[in-house]
Amino acid sequence: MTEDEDGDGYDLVVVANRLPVDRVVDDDGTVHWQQSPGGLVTAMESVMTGREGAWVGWSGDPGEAPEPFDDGGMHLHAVGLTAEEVADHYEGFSNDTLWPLYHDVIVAPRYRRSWYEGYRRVNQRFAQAAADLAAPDATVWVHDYQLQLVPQMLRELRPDVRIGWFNHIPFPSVELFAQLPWRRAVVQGLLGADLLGFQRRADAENFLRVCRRLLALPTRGDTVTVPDPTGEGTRTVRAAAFPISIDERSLEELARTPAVVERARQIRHDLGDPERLLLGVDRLDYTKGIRHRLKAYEELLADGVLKPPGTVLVQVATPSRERVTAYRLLREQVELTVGRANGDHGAIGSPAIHYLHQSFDRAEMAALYLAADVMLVTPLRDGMNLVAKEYVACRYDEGGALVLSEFTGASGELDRAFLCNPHDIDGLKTTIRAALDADPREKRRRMRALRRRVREHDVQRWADDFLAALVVAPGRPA
Ligand code: GDG
Repeated sequence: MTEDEDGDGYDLVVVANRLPVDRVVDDDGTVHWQQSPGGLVTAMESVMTGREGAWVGWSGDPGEAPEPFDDGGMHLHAVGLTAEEVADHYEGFSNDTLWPLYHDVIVAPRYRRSWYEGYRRVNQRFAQAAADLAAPDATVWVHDYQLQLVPQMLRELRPDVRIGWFNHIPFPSVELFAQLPWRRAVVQGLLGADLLGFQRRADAENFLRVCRRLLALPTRGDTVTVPDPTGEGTRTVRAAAFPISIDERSLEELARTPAVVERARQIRHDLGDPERLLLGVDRLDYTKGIRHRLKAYEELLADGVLKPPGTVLVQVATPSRERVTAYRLLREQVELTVGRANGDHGAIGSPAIHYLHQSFDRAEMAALYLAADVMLVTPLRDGMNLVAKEYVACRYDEGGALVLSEFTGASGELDRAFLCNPHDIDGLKTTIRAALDADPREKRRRMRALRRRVREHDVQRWADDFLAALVVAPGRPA
């Protein structure tokens, strides 16, 4: 069911920064929309089955929003952002203030008053769109750090709806969060929700501590008591962990297709059939620990422990946020390191590191995962990290080994990976060697345990758990 058949609005409204579709312009100039890859969209499709569902989001391009349209069983409502709003709300406040602050200040967050003003204005626009679309007593699920003011703004417009919010990235400690000049407004924005979902318990606990310490609100277990603005009565908001996952079954199915299996073989062949292939796949983001990984790898090459062409590293670094200075700087540093490593340790026809600053389709990603003997996932801080789970899902052969940073949300679940502290370069080198040299039976045992976890906790279960908890969230006492 897609349309608002009875004309009184949608039962479930998802509010996210981006719509679940990308705009594609064909050669003849016609425009169509194509579903964006990703587990969130798949999970939402199935939770929307049998409901009247709508999705509010930005189309990804500045300028006027396209007319609302229906796609994939959902009503899609685009919010238009001007170029200035994209610069202030998205590139500025979301990606240059909140992103570094919430990732433990890996780079210095920039606090600009005009950015916050843009963030507030855009949040208000999203809240208004959700308020206009939601049926009486509907459920509204708001996503991520770009929309933290929406829950309270929406509650003011529509006190009848149930509001959930999920944070895809970490939530920082109170000591770091306290830097934010708009800290009270952000917390109050979030407290408009009935349920606040985080990747890890530690993130939910950080949030509860922020409520106690910065707003002097009482907390009990995983709930916080919020006074009504009218001064009459209170509401209860729950903050809990709901670790996100992937669409494990469909990815494994893809990895098993003969075309992907053949492509994995071809990739190894094109690399000169190395004995050992290591892989990194990340958005080119300073949180992902790409520099630390390359440093460790370069030292292993310099130490003579690893040698091309017998051992090669493929690093996919998907272009990301290229208008933000910190990302441009990171790209330069990464490319300098790759160039130096190849200059020092490569030979004609056999570079030490194959670096790809490109995006690939899902089938190519699955083939890369299937081809790699060791997957390197070394973020300095990461809400969850889906790449680690995707690698595991593709290894239906129970082969491969996962090196995983302790600072990812995923490490809480995938504790049979080869865990590492990416800041400790010697330790990282030792862990990479351990993963390369481990006994095949031991690797298989570990991979089997990892696969069990991802299979039993897929993205569908995540969405179902969150929505079930939202229905019973305490909210306002009767
Ligand atoms: C945020 C949080 C949290 C990457 N390159 C290509 C490509 N990808 C896909 C991967 C994966 C996704 O992008 C990246 O997800 P991650 O979880 O690794 O990281 P973020 O983008 O930072 O996501 C994170 C996540 O939200 C979900 O809550 O886990 O902690 O930071 O799915 O496969 N996909 C394709 N081509 C590429 O070149 N097709």
